[in-house]
Amino acid sequence: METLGMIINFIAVLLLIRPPLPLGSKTQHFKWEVGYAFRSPDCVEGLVMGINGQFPGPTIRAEAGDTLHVELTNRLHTEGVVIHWHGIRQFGTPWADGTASVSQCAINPGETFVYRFKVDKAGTHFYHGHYGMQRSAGLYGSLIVDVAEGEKEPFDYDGEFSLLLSDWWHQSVHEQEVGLSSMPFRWIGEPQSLLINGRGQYTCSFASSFIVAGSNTTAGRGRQCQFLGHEECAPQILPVLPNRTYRLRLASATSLASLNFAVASHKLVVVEADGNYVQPFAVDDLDIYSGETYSVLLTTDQNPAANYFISAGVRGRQPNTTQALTILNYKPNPPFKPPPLPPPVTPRWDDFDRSKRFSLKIHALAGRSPKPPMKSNRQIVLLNTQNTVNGLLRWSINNISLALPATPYLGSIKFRLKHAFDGAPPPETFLANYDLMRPLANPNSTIGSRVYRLRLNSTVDVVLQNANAMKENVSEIHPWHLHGHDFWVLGYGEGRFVAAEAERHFNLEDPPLKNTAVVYPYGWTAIRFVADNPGAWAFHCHVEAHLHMGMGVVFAEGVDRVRGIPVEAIACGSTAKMRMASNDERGQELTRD
Ligand SMILES: *[C@@H]1O[C@H](CO)[C@@H](O)[C@H](O)[C@H]1NC(C)=O
Ligand SMILES: *[C@@H]1O[C@H](CO)[C@@H](O)[C@H](O)[C@H]1NC(C)=O
Ligand SMILES: *[C@@H]1O[C@H](CO)[C@@H](O)[C@H](O)[C@H]1NC(C)=O
Ligand SMILES: *[C@@H]1O[C@H](CO)[C@@H](O)[C@H](O)[C@H]1NC(C)=O
Ligand SMILES: *[C@@H]1O[C@H](CO)[C@@H](O)[C@H](O)[C@H]1NC(C)=O
Ligand SMILES: *[C@@H]1O[C@H](CO)[C@@H](O)[C@H](O)[C@H]1NC(C)=O
Ligand SMILES: *[C@@H]1O[C@H](CO)[C@@H](O)[C@H](O)[C@H]1NC(C)=O
Ligand SMILES: [Cu+2]
Repeated sequence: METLGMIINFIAVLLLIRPPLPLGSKTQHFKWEVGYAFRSPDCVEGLVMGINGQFPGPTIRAEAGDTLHVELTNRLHTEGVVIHWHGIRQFGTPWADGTASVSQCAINPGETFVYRFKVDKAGTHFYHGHYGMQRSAGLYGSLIVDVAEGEKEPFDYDGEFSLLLSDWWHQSVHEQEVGLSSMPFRWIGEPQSLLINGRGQYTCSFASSFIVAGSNTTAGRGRQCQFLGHEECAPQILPVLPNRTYRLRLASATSLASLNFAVASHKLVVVEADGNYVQPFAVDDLDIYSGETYSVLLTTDQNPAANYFISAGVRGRQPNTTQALTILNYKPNPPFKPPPLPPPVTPRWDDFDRSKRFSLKIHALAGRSPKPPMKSNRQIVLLNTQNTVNGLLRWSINNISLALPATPYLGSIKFRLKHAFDGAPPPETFLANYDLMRPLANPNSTIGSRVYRLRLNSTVDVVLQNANAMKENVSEIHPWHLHGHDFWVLGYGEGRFVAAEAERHFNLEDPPLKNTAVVYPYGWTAIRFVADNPGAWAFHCHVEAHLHMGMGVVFAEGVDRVRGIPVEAIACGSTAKMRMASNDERGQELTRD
């Protein structure tokens, strides 16, 4: 008895003297191997890039404040790899951003790189390859960050589902890459299938007819699918109970497609965008661009005797891909019981006014989002044009088409290496007399690797200015994604951005904080961010083929203050050579850090 009492006392003392642990301070360890695998994502067999044999990669579930420690081994044999943690700002760990040539060297076959970083904020995120076009090869997965213990979301729900949306080609990613940089140019075309959590149907339709998004036409390619549920390409069913509220976490990892998401007969209440809370608003469907994430609340208030179709269809480009479909399965109905109602009809692909109305509904949730500074220190206007460079079709920003250097910017800027990239400042804007509405008179532009150097902690406005592409009367949608920061979306407009006029209409009251924003055809989009994260950061169109064709820029701020860059992050190009000189002062700093 006495011993027991002593033990109890001892434990009590232990509990008393244990320093309070900061909430959510745990470290989660993962060992991942990236490799190719045979899979049938849309019922047609092909190669996918998977993680530990899984496609899509494993879902990471963390709490705000957690540290993720991912040991990533490249088992691809003939190509390098990196993984970008989309939506995570990487404060203090810019080398863990996973952007080849910007934040790190590609990880060589057989090598292991450790991504160790903190997920500081709750939200719906994802991760994906950021080297060549590896996202198109299927290298992606969900990354969900819950609020820290003791914190509360500003809304309630009874259950949740995470839906990672993507598009899929039967042509290999290597063929796609070579086609884009060939003469004559070979465009990748529209995707063969859309996938929900890596599952789609190409050879059969899950509905009674094939529906090409944005039209009522049926593209009779085959038969109606019969699924038992265990098939690789069987849709993942969402089982729900009547009279409950569910949170659907949507993330778009598409290479090309802009999507419209809907659930037949059910309203969706938008509550989160790109990991930031928004003022809740109800819609019948929502547009989601590549690189964006949303949370929507769905209440199961419909006739519980039926199942309902969930659909995602192509918008923004003339579609030639059938809708992705799955089922909202009211229990106890059987999961594959055919819904009596047809799938939702995806809105017309070119009804851009409808898309803009949706974008304008998104406002920050008061009290849960920082407000933007009222003024900016600098304004950079980025005009996108479609060009030719030495006869190859490219995209350019202010007449420069981004070609990534062999040496990652983070290392070459930190160690002030000359010749690792073009050190001249890129243009702050474009020619005043440039006609946005017509194809270029002279489509030639140049390849470049310049960097926008931002003053640390300065407030920067960036205006994305769209224009006519190479062909007459064509201007495309481009969703732009910023690494290392969230930004406020201050406004959208038509035609040329005229600062004096546009700025009067900027939303400085409750602009949404996002990390991806779309620029509409012939229009502009203005964003604002604080350059408060020392590092080198990509800002680019999230359409995989467009980035590959040069549609991006690089920002850098406070790089001289970055400490502790792991040697293996920059052991390539000129920074590798620098390390080789063993007595080199800079090399020592590199290893000492
Ligand atoms: C599809 O057909 C329905 C009913 O005929 C019509 O109301 C709708 O506008 C059509 N949608 C498209 C995109 O053509
Ligand atoms: C759902 O709630 C409504 C109103 O509270 C009630 O009338 C209905 O019976 C409920 N349905 C089910 C399936 O529980
Ligand atoms: C549209 O898709 C069908 C079926 O995949 C294909 O046969 C056809 O070539 C495609 N059309 C275009 C213009 O890409
Ligand atoms: C554009 O560049 C090509 C070489 O790639 C050259 O032949 C052509 O003359 C240039 N066009 C103009 C208008 O400068
Ligand atoms: C790009 O550069 C070319 C060649 O210097 C020039 O003719 C053209 O006007 C420039 N285009 C833009 C959009 O500034
Ligand atoms: C930038 O801001 C951070 C935090 O707000 C502060 O710690 C840092 O000293 C600032 N740096 C400069 C150069 O202003
Ligand atoms: C482009 O649009 C203009 C104005 O609508 C029209 O006059 C012209 O014919 C169109 N050109 C092409 C190639 O479609
Ligand atoms: Cu684009």
